[in-house]
Amino acid sequence: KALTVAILGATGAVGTQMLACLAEQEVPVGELRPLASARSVGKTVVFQGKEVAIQEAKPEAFDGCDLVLGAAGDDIARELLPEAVRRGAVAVDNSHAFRMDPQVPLVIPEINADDLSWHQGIVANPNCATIIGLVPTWPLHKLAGVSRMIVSTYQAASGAGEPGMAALEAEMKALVGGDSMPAPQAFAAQLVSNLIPQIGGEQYAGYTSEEMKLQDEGRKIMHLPELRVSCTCVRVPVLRSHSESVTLEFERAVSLEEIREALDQAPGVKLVDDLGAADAHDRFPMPIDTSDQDLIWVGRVRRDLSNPDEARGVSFWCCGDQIRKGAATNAVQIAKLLCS
Ligand code: 2RA
Repeated sequence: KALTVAILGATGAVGTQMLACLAEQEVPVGELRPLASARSVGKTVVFQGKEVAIQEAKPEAFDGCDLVLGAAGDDIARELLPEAVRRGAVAVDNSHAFRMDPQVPLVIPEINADDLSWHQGIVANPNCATIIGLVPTWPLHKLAGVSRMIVSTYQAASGAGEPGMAALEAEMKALVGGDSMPAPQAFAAQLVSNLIPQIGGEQYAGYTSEEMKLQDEGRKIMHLPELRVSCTCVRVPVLRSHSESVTLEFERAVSLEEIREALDQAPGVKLVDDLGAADAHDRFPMPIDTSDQDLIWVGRVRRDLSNPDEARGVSFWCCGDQIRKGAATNAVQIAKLLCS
């Protein structure tokens, strides 16, 4: 059945990527409704080679919609997505608005697709750093039972949307000549030759809201209410791939061979782990290789030397595209499961 599909926030980085993912994943779209603020009305987006007019995002825009992909901020999602559901649509939302709502499944298809069975109209897409860290963690949890995680993230400018990417590109141009630096960039965007160890505001005990997401969302997605995570989230001068250094503690002892085998077989994972390889691209994951593709690349797999019981610990490095698997691809994978 051809679907009427709305994208709420169709002009942003994630909304634009969702258009491409709908086509790539062959979602049967009969009518596309790109929705954005009134100031975007009159503009168009290109979908399957055709220009489609942008409509204003308001409740009546959802009449007759089968599926809504939410790529807007928390407030707009909270205001409009329940309206879309009331009008008969199912919504997959990339904002944080509904992620921790007990009535709303929070889903990474490789981990907890079964949770889709209890949705009541809205399904939440997890935070990008959560998706990128948990896709490789889940197969290791199944192997040996994860009890705690220590994670440092190196998050791309794309996490701050188009403005974040534009600011980084402008600063890089200014550094290497070319366009003059536009008006002084907001502090958080002054990234070139700097790192910002803050994403989001302080939320709990010195942790930022971005850092608490990995524990809060990880507990919900993996059904591990006791999971403990210490996370440090850092904004780095990289365009669109997030990288993460992950250390896990297991309940059961497990060999490195079993760990590598589990990662190599895991859905959504590409194992790139050979420090002796001649070419750096074969040695370990790097953002330059993981951008604009959908797998989470994993490497630097090794024992956690800080764990007194080495057989129950592992450290690894992973990279993934923040706009794709970190947001749009995961959301469209969920939508495809809902509509199949
Ligand atoms: C970030 N995860 O990277 C947040 C929102 N996309 O800024």
